[in-house]
Amino acid sequence: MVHHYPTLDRRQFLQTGLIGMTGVAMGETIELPFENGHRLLVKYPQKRPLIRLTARPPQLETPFSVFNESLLTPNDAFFVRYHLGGAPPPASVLDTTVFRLTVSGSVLRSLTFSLDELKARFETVETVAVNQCSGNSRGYFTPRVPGGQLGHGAMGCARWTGVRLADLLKAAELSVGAKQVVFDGMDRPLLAGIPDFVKALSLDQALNSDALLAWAMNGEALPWLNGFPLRLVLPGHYGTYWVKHLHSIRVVDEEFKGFWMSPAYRIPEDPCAHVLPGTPPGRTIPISRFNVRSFLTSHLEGQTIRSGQESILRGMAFDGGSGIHEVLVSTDEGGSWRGAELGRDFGRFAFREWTLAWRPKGANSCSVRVRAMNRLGESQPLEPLWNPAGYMRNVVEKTSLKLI
Ligand SMILES: Nc1nc2c(c(=O)[nH]1)N[C@H]1C(S)=C(S)[C@@H](COP(=O)(O)O)O[C@H]1N2
Ligand SMILES: [Mo]
Repeated sequence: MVHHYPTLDRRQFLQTGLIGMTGVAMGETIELPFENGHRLLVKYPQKRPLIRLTARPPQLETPFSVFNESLLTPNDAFFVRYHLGGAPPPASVLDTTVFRLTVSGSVLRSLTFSLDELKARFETVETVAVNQCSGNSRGYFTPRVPGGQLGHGAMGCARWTGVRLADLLKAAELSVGAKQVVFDGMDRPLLAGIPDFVKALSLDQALNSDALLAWAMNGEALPWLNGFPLRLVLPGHYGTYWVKHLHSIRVVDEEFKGFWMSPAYRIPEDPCAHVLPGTPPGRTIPISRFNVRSFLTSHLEGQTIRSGQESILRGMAFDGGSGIHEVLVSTDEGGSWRGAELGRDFGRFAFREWTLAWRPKGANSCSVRVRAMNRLGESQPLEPLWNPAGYMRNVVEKTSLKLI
């Protein structure tokens, strides 16, 4: 059976070399609503102009208005996060005719697959799942914390196509001493001394049938900047585990202690992953699943709406994989809450749409607050929680509107 696999076309390939690494500024800017929130909109190959946080490596966030376009975030608007100066790997390194994925280490059988072999050997599965950076919304932290000052655009929801990681690991057969599974992509540090971006999962996480090795996103090959040709997809878990340009899976007998597992990407060992503002965490654990979040997308901060006329409020909510149970909306500063109607269910890892008809009254201004609850009964705090890395913001967000 021949599997056709679309690679970057010639024009896109040239772009990755010429403008790919830095993108082309469109002359447009955007103001994120916190100090130093001034950003350029920059065009990269296969992307529409996105909000650029850093140029080297590219870190791009999705303009918030995109989340009101569709529940599935379009590939050309999906956010981009890299850590290493040498990222992303140039398209020449990602040639699918030479690409191989290896499974090695504490296994009875080491395996090597081309992309076509991977597709032919294992069952193809699809999941709609949110990918969100641990530091999404970090720019809103007070007191401010170091790290990328992101608005709410380091998240997105897509339909991912691939094979189950568990199926590969079963084919390789784990040795009795196997403890963790370690993932490496083809991006490399530029400077000696900077640790390569390598992530580890526990056996429970890796053997969970939700975890995929995906080659497609929303029905198309992964964009270059989102991990072409293959990435890990770990639904319900923060993006840090979703290793892009994945080429090596290694099973190890010890807890993997690489820099990007420890000290990076750790949270206070506390049910809400927080400490008192300004204080260091005591014990820490690796970050894992998303907490509950919800957003208003139909109306942007500062937008004008008509008093006395019905408006449809709309937005989305998501959590770490139990699914959204309820979305409540307050238009009176949190005094009372009304249940919104939930939209089509794309699965427990997806954005869940909500809508609510509302007839605003009075003049001047008003605000909309959204609060979701998941099927485990977990919700969102009314006051922001703080941690020194600026991870996992999930306070009930408030959008202020002008009434006329
Ligand atoms: N190879 C590689 N994969 C990576 C990273 C990276 O720096 N290199 N960053 C991770 C982080 S922290 C996030 S949030 C997600 C972002 O996925 P995206 O760029 O496709 O949106 O990629 C993850 N996978
Ligand atoms: Mo991230």
